[in-house]
Amino acid sequence: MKRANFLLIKKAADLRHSDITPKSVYLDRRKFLAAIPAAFLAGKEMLSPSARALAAAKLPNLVKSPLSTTGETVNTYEDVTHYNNYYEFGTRKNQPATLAQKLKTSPWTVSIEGEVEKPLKLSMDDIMKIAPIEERIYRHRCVEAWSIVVPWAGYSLSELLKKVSPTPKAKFVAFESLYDPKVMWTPEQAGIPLPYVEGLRLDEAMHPLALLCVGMYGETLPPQDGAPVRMVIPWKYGFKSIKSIVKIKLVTKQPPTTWNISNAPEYGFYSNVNPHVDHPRWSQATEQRLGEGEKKLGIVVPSRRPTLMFNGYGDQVASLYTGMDLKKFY
Ligand SMILES: Nc1nc2c(c(=O)[nH]1)N[C@H]1C(S)=C(S)[C@@H](COP(=O)(O)O)O[C@H]1N2
Ligand SMILES: [Mo]
Repeated sequence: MKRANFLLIKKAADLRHSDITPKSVYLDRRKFLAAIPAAFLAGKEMLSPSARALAAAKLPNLVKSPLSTTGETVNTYEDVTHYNNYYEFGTRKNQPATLAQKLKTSPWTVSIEGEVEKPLKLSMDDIMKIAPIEERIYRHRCVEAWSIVVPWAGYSLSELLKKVSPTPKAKFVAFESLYDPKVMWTPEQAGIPLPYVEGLRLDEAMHPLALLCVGMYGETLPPQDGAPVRMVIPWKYGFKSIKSIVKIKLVTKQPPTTWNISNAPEYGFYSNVNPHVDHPRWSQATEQRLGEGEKKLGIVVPSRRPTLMFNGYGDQVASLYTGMDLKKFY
């Protein structure tokens, strides 16, 4: 039984965006971790109710969205907040839950600029007022072949883009995350260039499913999930869903994206969920839905489910890619 468990852990560890960790970085990381006081390592669940309320505020006037994926079991808050990818705050899934608590999310400004008639610099208060905040339950599928179902909160990015009036020259949208070297890892420690950058074609960004996300589970976002504002693009692999956004720039040419810069053969610009196009190091045909498995002799043996084309959002988004070879534009 121990042996089976070990094998499962080993297998999961193989499916990582990046496996290249120089020895010096590893040693440096251990030093870094040793400096964290034990009390700080406690998760949100261990905070008093009042401390928890400070960490995440309830979102008033949430409206249900017709764009929600229904009929699937929503993952637990614990799963969604303790199994994260946020390389600025660690390269292991459990690190962002503790290390990202240092992220200062207020005051916060998002600049919307570039090929627009009315550039804007918005506070979080401004962002909360652009459109009604909807609860949208989406499937979220990481390129590492695990998935979750999350009740996000936000509104279509198109609502924000309409406010700035993109010029006819705008063809792509470039996003940039905060980079604060005082609280975040260095690019050497993270193994990727920072700040984290992402991009979408303008028509993808204008698709109603592309969510500008300000919350989850009826509350504001916790830092490890990309507070105070992030993207959620449910038909694409998770890495397109950039966290803690400070800049949105409308541009004429396809912008650089973090995982493509760091490993172009493995990560393209489009990154649509596609069970027929395997990652060079593993299959994309199936996925592990976190929390799903069969209990055998006291341990939960993870089970796999088939991955759906466009993560199950094909009816809505397939027309964006008519005539494109999705093996070439991976
Ligand atoms: N700034 C930033 N955004 C990021 C990442 C990151 O490391 N930094 N990781 C991406 C990856 S690989 C995934 S799978 C999702 C994970 O989102 P979640 O932790 O909320 O599930 O965030 C994406 N956004
Ligand atoms: Mo990911």
